[in-house]
Amino acid sequence: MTNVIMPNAKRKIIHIDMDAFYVSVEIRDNPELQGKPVAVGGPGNTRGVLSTCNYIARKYGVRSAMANSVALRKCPELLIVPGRMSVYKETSSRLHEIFQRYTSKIEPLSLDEAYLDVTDCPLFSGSATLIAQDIRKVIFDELQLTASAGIAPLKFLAKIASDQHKPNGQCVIAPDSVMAFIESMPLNKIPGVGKVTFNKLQQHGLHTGADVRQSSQTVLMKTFGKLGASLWQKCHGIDNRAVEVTRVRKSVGVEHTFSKDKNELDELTDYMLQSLIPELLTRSKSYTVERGISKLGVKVKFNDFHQTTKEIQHQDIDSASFILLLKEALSRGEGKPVRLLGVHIGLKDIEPKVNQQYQFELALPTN
Ligand code: TTP
Ligand code: MG
Repeated sequence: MTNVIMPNAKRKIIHIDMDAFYVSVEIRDNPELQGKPVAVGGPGNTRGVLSTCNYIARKYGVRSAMANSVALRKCPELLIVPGRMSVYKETSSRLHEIFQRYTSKIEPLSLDEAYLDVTDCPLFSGSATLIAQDIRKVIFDELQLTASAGIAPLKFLAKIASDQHKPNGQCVIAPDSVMAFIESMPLNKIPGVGKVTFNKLQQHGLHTGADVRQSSQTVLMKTFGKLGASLWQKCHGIDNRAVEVTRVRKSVGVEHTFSKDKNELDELTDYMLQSLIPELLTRSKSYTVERGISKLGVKVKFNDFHQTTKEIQHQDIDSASFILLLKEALSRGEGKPVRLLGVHIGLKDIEPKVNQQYQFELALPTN
């Protein structure tokens, strides 16, 4: 095994992921479902695919995103219940409140998943293992739901670890066992390595972390581009990403509620051009320079509180496009007076950084 001085070895990151989240909420709220194979149908059941299913159903081969018809063929007694997004959102904010008791360094990844950096948490004499155990216990006591946890000094390892002992389990990868874990880790465990990629890697003789560690960085990058670079880094224990407390901003907007409702198009257009757009330009400048604009949007709330938003794909803040959007949004109100008017832009996604400079010592293999 190559001797590596691992950066960030002292960081303690916990990745929490709820077990069979949506469906566990449904079973909790309807005890008749307990002990049976249950799935939650897709949004409004329109697409006819499952959002998720419980572990009993998984034994039959039922999975998330599977067509209802296929799932029922695999498990004819499967109960498919409709989803209740508002309850999942509410449960998710209660989860977040629980996390806050341990650290403020929380990065939510989805409704049921988050990274917590507990490096500075004084509870349980700083034992991340005990902190994770306590978080899971509190979640169960307060929400009657089970969670799994992964504990590691690196984000990607914490995420992999939380899946190791699912459901209702946890897995610790201590700093001194990181390299052994990586060496024996099948590459499809790494987030972002799907079936197709894994097949391609295997065709080149790359099955585990050890295989990547024995390959040269140059050859990996030549063969697999960015993915090769990222795999090489991860398999050498390099994942310098911090737990990002603030979420990446997706849009910038400005809106105004009128003291007196307006219903003249000219009045509304003037207000938008003279007040809202200039304010939007000022507020969004720092973001648009760095990220670029992906879309423009106009929001209108009518005096009966009915609200509508109209958006188009567009790369710059352009008055003519906003005027068009305003007209279209207003036409949906069929002449109702307007209570609130807003304009916003969507920001382009942040590009992953390449050639990032890492500021730590690393004893690299010499092949
Ligand atoms: P996951 O955490 O991926 O899955 P899960 O919580 O149901 O099961 P587990 O973590 O124990 O493997 O996703 C969280 C929720 O997101 C899931 O309960 C439902 C929703 N979801 C979908 O709506 N569609 C999907 O394809 C997936 C994967 C998840
Ligand atoms: Mg989950």
